[in-house]
Amino acid sequence: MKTKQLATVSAKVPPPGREKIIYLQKQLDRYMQKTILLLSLAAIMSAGCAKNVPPPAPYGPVPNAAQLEWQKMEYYMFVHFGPNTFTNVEWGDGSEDPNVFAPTALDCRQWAATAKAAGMAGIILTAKHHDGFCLWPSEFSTHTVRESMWLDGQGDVVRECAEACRAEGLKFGVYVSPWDRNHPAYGTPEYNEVFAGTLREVLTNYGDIFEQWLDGANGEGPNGKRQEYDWGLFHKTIYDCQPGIVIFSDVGPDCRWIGNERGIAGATNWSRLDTEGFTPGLGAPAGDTLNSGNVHGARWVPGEVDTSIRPGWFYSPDTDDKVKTLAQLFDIYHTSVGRNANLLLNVPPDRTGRIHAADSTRLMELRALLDATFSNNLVDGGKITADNTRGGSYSAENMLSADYDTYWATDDGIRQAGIEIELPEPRAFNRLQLREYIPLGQRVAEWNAEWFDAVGGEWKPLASGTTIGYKRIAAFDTITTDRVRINISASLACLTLNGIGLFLAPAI
Ligand code: FUL
Repeated sequence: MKTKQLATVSAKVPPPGREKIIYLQKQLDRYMQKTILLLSLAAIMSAGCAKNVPPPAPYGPVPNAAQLEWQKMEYYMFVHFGPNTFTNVEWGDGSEDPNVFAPTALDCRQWAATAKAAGMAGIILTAKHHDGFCLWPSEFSTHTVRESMWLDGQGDVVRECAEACRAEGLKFGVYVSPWDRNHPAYGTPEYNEVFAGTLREVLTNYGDIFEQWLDGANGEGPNGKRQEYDWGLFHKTIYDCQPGIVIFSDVGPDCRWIGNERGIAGATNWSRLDTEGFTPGLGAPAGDTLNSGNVHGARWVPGEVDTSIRPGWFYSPDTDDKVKTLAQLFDIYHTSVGRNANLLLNVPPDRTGRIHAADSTRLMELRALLDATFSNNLVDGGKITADNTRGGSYSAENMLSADYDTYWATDDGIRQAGIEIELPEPRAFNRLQLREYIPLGQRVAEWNAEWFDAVGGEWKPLASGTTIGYKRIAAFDTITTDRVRINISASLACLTLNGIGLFLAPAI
């Protein structure tokens, strides 16, 4: 024990004479090496900082926090449920006996579990449709679940659905129709206050609501009169109750109708819209404007595609064998989410109060196909370069990062650029996905892609398009190659892309 201690001490004592000089020389050399190393590290770091150029300035209107979160939801469920479920009509006239509403085994947990398993991010429920029937016991109406014999008038579908969504980790939204074919005050100024109160009830008693769906339909009420809607009052009421909400209508303010109910957003789809002077419903811009947005629109009003899995919005036994096919739904995914829009797919519960097996089976098939296609990005492991990058933290490789806020950007003023992908080996794919970093606005107006045909030794056309936005998916026949290039040929400002993907959709 003692011997060992002495040996340790003596190793630290410098040896005498010439040996001492050599020893000191070595110490000095080591010191110099360390200093040089530190200086080089500092040099590398300061060079890195020099590359840390500021991010691009936002272009035009940009999404607010609620709109950005909403856009990331991509795909969610519309639930049309009410007296029409039981009467084989799409628009009840409000004179229905409340007792027609008689689900035999209502199960909102089954709706939410189905939506979750389908890969959806939320549910929007028709809390009140045009027939005026409220799926909750509203104090502003005498035409509600309370007046029905369902659960002895003690039921509340809005509550059950809100709670089921929360339990499944889904967001919950509501459709509350301003057009009311039952309410006696409809068609008089008093009704605007009634409707504002109705909104307040739904928006304060059921927790967080991510989207308020406002239909522009404006038909006649029970007294034959139409209502002059006070949109300003409705919007103020909604934001007061739910500051983080997104309001849907033909013209927003936060997201817009896509102009058709067939599931098709414009091949060109800007998230900007000019809304000045327009109103929801008859006062809305033309359908093709809603379908494509306005390239220089003054407001950020992204598109939402609403369509039904069945021919009607409400359930009917007549449509049990008319549920859309897997191929139709897959196409709709491409013409909605794949065209810079969110997809609100209606799945109407049946008369038991559950989603019918015909619909849920199809939803699971779609989920499996989407997973099989989009869960394996074939660019992974490849090299990605661009002929212009802004600087150190905006490299082309950023387009492969899983972090949403990591993106490739070009220098200010550079509005055209080429991106090249080199794969480690030839791979087969039939989908190209591009994504713009929309927190800085939407910019790209035209692009095309090519693939390298090694046999012929030439570049060949793969796909082309106009806008990109949050997400753009192009479909084409399967090709096999190890090189792809994307040429962005027109943009309104320098480029900011945060995602690129090549995928292989299996044959259906
Ligand atoms: C339309 C309504 O008239 C339909 O019944 C359905 O609710 C659809 C989503 O919106 O304007």
